[in-house]
Amino acid sequence: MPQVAAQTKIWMDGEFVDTNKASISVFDHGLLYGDGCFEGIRVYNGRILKLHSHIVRMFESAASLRLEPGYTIDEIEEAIRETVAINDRQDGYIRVVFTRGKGSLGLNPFLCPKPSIFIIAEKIKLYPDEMYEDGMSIVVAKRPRLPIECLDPQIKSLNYLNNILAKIEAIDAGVLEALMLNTDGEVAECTGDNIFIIKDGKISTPYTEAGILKGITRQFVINTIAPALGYTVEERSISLDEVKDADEIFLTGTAAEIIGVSHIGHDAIGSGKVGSITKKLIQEFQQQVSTDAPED
Ligand code: PXG
Repeated sequence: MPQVAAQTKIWMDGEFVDTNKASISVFDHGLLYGDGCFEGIRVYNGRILKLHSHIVRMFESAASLRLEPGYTIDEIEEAIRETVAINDRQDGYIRVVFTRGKGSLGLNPFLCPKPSIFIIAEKIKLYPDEMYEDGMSIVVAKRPRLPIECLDPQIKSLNYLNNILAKIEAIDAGVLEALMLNTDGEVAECTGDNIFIIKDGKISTPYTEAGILKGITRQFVINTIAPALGYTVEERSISLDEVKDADEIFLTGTAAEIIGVSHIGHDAIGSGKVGSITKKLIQEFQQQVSTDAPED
């Protein structure tokens, strides 16, 4: 992650402040308990990809937490546009965060009178360029994804420890991403990306019942990118054996975009390189976002 420039302007509770002045109280429940939610959004050529979908999801996360941001969807979208404009961020990554706000040292969220809302328009680079060319290696995490009944993965909450501990498993194994199964042993998703497999020319991805975040990039691939190339995507239960036996695998996420997987552990996937359909999907995605990224 590049150092955030001191002159970067952060939108905080309705005002722009310099990075070094943008701070949150030690009594904020976002920090004390991970009580809050967030979105990561990309800007391509000055257009904010799927801005509305991200903010609708953000408000759904907030509603699940019974967190009332005090702004409308339109107001947050406008604040994001202003943050992108003031920072002249034609291409980059936006982080929007709603925290529960300052409170006491007890869990009760309703004793926090006002949420803290902030927007950062910066850059992100998750993986080196070579990985997009050659494919990335991932491992299967030993730790399962939290079951839906414990924490609904549709809530993009500030508590990412389930994923971070799996990410540490990946890093300990010498790779950058881990595939997580659910507690029934079905394939769910990676720590910060959704997964797709291709077998005999057919594209599939875990259904939401597997306990995944319904990624906006995942939806964009299902609804727009794959159909543009004549493919339909099946959402279904997927086993680990199917993943290992796939001809191609790719991951999707706002930060990761679309990236091919070359190996799972020591096993090569297909040819051990980025597959041909995956390459076409990446090309189609790059073309669509760079020419006219849809903001809906
Ligand atoms: N699953 C999970 C668990 C995620 O956190 C995705 C899928 C992809 O969703 P979108 O809507 O972005 O297509 C995410 C999003 C990181 C990082 O550093 C990843 C996310 C968010 C913030 C940082 O890898 N993931």
